[in-house]
Amino acid sequence: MTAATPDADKAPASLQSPARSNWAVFNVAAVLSAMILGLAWAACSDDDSPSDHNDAGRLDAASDVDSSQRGGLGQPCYDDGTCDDGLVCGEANLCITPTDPCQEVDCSGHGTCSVSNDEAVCACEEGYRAEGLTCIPDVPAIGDEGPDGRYLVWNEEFNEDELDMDTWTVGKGLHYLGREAYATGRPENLRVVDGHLEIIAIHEDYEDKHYTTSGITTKNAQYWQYGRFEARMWIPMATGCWPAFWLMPENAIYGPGPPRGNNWPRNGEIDIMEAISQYPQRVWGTIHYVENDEGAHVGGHMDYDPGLDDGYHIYSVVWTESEVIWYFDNEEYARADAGTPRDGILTFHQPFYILLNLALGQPWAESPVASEYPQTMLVDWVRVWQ
Ligand SMILES: [Ca+2]
Repeated sequence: MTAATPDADKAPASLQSPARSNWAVFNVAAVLSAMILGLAWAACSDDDSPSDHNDAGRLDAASDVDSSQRGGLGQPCYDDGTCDDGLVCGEANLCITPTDPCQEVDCSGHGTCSVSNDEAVCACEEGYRAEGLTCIPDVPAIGDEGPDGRYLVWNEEFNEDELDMDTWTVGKGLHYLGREAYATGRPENLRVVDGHLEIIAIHEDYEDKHYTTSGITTKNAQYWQYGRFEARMWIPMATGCWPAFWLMPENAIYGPGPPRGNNWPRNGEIDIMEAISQYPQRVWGTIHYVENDEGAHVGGHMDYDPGLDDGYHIYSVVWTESEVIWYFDNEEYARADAGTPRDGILTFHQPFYILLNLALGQPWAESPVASEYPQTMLVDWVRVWQ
């Protein structure tokens, strides 16, 4: 990153070098003449005071430049640091043509440069903040207070070069990534690039499937009971896509039970965001549980007219002892009871971990169409506030 402050380095080369070499030649001449004058003065003067020697022998050549040779293009600046009209004093104390302050300022590719009071200023895009003439990810620190009065307890910004494997487990071959795709942790399917996670679904034969994809979870590493859970994601909606951001119980404290003698959905599931390609404008939020010995669910959805794949959006829930509330870009669109026992248990009163994945095809999405792949799901960050 190059600062836009006008300086000699930015003066056109055709002006810069000759000006410097002429000045150097002039310097030598000035120094020599000053020394000769000084010697002559010392030889002729009766006054031998040290101060007079200092004045006469001074090698500060700049002070000896005639003002008629200052202030012009390529000439030394005036003593007060100014130059003739239309010129500015550069860092080498030479007068140069002022440059556009925004020249060479790209705001890290995440903002636009404008000039304010003759200085470059970066206006950064959403999710970034200006630091000098760069735009850096707008990352909260643990303990920071969030917009709804909760405090940040955990975040993943995907700003490192690689996925943090102490936190994330890669969901290899897991059934929940759709029946038509095999999930791998290969960099073709899962990587961290430029501050975000990429989950890439590819049309290729792999194991017993015709597509590959990926998904990650914080199981065994990070889990929470209650809070605001949010992720900034750009999801694909090509035929067959079924992206999801969801929570599952870390310990399944209620153990197996009806309707199928296993932990699910007896111990609950909180779907913060699900979308399927048949409804490219629709985001769903759902909780799953058991009621009357049957699997049951409740939640809601909303439609976003341009379509969910038009860019980044923030998907969140606020989960408390009494309810789960869903948000799309911080707009509430559904809420569900989480504080009333169902079949005698409080399903959502236990810690849950995070899952992020791009499932494909059946059983909920339509089958993928090969010509539409690869497809990429981007996750800029995931944050938990309590
Ligand atoms: Ca990020």
